Formats: sequence, structure tokens, C-alpha cells
Amino acid sequence: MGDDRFIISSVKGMMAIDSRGSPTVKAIVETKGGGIGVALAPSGASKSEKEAVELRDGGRKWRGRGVGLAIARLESEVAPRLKGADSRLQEYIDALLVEIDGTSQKKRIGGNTTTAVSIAVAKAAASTAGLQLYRYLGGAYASTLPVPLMNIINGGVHAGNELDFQEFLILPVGADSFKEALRIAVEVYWELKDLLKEKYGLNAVNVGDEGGYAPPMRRVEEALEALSRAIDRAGYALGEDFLLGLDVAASQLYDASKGVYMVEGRSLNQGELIDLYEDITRRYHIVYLEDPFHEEDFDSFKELTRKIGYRTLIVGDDLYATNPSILARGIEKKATNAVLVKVNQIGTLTETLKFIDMARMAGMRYIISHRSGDTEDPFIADLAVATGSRLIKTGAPARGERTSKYNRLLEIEEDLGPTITYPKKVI
Ligand code: 2PG
Ligand code: MG
Repeated sequence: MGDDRFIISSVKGMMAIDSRGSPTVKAIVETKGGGIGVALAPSGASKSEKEAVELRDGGRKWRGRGVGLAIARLESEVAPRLKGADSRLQEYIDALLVEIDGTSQKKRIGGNTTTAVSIAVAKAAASTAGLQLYRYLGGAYASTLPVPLMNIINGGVHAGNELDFQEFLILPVGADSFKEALRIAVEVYWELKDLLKEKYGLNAVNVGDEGGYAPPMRRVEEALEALSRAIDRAGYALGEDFLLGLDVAASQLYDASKGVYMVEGRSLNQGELIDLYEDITRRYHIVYLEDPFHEEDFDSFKELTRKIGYRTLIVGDDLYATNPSILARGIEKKATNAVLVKVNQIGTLTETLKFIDMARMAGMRYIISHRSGDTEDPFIADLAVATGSRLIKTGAPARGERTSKYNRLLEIEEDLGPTITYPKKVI
């Protein structure tokens, strides 16, 4: 401390667009030492009710999704308070953001504003220190590259098809490095393309919001079969080189008035869904199961974790919304054995790191994740390495907002050289 170079000299906001064309907040933070941090807020589609709220303008322009107000508040309320602060005091700065907003879900200045500013501050401090971001945030021992959870078949609200489950993921666990993992996963992605074209015609290989194919399928098992055939045809073994994952995003399938889930035209209760999950996780080597129930159903999460948690990660995304106080409830109930981490669900880096720490202390796995509306900002790649997350969820190897994260991980792996670890075990 006492080093003037880290003092924040300027904080600016700008509009940018995300991968769905929606306006988003870009924050630019500069320090006296010439350091600069630029960060863009991502945006979800299958959002939890518990998330930090994005501040949007309303009205006709941009169909109400403008961020003029968010940027105005960033410049009039946030910038003057941050100027003169030491950019390394991340915890202090994030507490200031929480205080300036003053609401429990960051409604007033917007979770989009706080997210962009919080990340930009960390980047500015790293740049002032002349350190790579993952090194600045993760310290001297950060050296684990994450296994990518690649969403190569898109469904739910991310795609224009009839698949009820949102994400069908492949995990290349049989590689020795991130680069090799990327290669074998891309080979499977291409093989899947050929296979879908042969079976369903050209339209089947149009991609959804996260770059995975959005074939005209209805049945979950049809998608799982396609993944398993693609892996096989590419010359790899399901269960050894690859494992599978699902994000059900079940809040989207839940009919609260009847208390049932609509899957493939049938209405299933909690018990029937548990049976379905027990069956398909076993038959398809599914080791990752995200949001299998709606976001208030802690009891069903608990029951499933008790039954198959020894062999499958039961992951809370909408369930926890990266919120430490909601996670406390999940830990007490033993609801899941893993959590998804999205900075913009809670709105600051400090609260995100607290959430990860709580999960770690409770023996839960944590997975760093993108949003379905994302940007070219590769921040989560650095965050994954900094926090030693064994998994990262950042879409298919397609579309710039997804490849920016993969390409950054390639850079980090190269930067780390022989010290890297690529995990063989994800559960
Ligand atoms: C999810 C995410 C990201 P969204 O449900 O996990 O894949 O989707 O950003 O739309 O919430
Ligand atoms: Mg999810």
C-alpha cells in the first residue's frame, strides 16, 4: 500500500452489445500508474428470480433493454466515489458498490453496472501490477486449467427447437492438457455435425445461443444418443475419454399451479423426475446434472444428491444464484454437492469469491460459468484458473463470445508452461 500507481484515476461507462444484440454495460477503469481495466457485463435468459437485477431503460428503444440509465448512474454515482481509491482494495470497492446501490438485489444502479465495474477494477489493478489477471487474483500457486463443459446441443430457451432440457454437455476428461481437451472436444463437435446432417438434414446444424447445434429433436434420450454416437464415431470412448452433463434448467419446465414438470409433453412429479435422472445418468455416463428441479425445491435436490451424489455432481445454478446467504441454506440442507458460479448473478467479485469459499469449505465443487448472452470479454477464463475451478462452462467451440474464453485458456496454459495441471477427475 501507499503506492500511488494503484490509485483509481478514472471510471467510465459505455454501451456495448452482447451476443444477442442486447445493450450491456462496459466499464473502463484507469489507475494513476497507467493501468487499465475494461469489462463487459454478460446477461442470462433462463434467469433465477434471486439474481441481481439488470438496470434497463424501458420504453420503446431497444425494446426497453437500453442501458442509458445504468451508464448515467455509473458515471454520476459510482465514478466519483471510486476515484482516489486504491484499486487493489477489491473488497472495499465492492462494499462501496453494494452501499451505493442500497438494495438487496442491486436494482437501483443495476447488477449489470456493479458487475462491469467490479471486474474492471480487478483488471486495472492487475494491469498496474504488470501481472496476468489469473495470477493477480489467484496468487503464486494458480496452475489448474479447467475441464470445459461444452454445450454442443442447445435446447430450452436457448434454442428454437423442442428439446425441453437446456444444455447437453460433453466433458473431455481423457486429455492431458487443456489444448488436447479442446482438440478432442472439437473433433466430437464436428462429428456431431456430420451425424446430425445425415439424420435430420441441413437445418439440424444451425446453432443456438451458446453455439451448440439446435436439431429438431424432442426427446432428451435422442440428444444423449447423438452425443454418445458422435463420441464413438470420432474414435473416443464415452465413460473414459468423455463424460456427459446436462443443464435441465428445470425452473423453466415447472408448472407451479399444478406442481409438476412438463417434459416431452408429459407432466412429471418430483419422484418421477428422480427416477428419470437415476436412469439416464447411469446409462449415459452423466456426471454433471445442473438445476434438475426448480429453484425453490431444495428438498428434491437433497433427495437426488443423497441418491446419486456419490457419482454425479448435482449442481445448483438458479437454486443459489451465486448468493452466499442462499448457499448457506443449501449447505445446511445438504441440497447439492456442487454450485455454479456467475459473477453477474450476485454483482460483485468479492461476493462471488465469498460464495466460492463457502462452497469449498462445505466440500462442494464449484464451476465457473458464462451467460447465454455473453460478450468477447474473456474474464471467466482467468477467474477459473485463479480459483482452481476444475470445470468451466462456456458453451460450444463456436461464436466469438464463447471462443474468447477458450482462446484465453490456451494463452494461460502456454503462459503457465510445464507447471500446469489438467484434472483427470471432476468428481
Ligand atoms: C445457465 C446459463 C448459462 P443463462 O442456465 O446455466 O449456460 O444460461 O445465462 O440463460 O441463465
Ligand atoms: Mg443453468
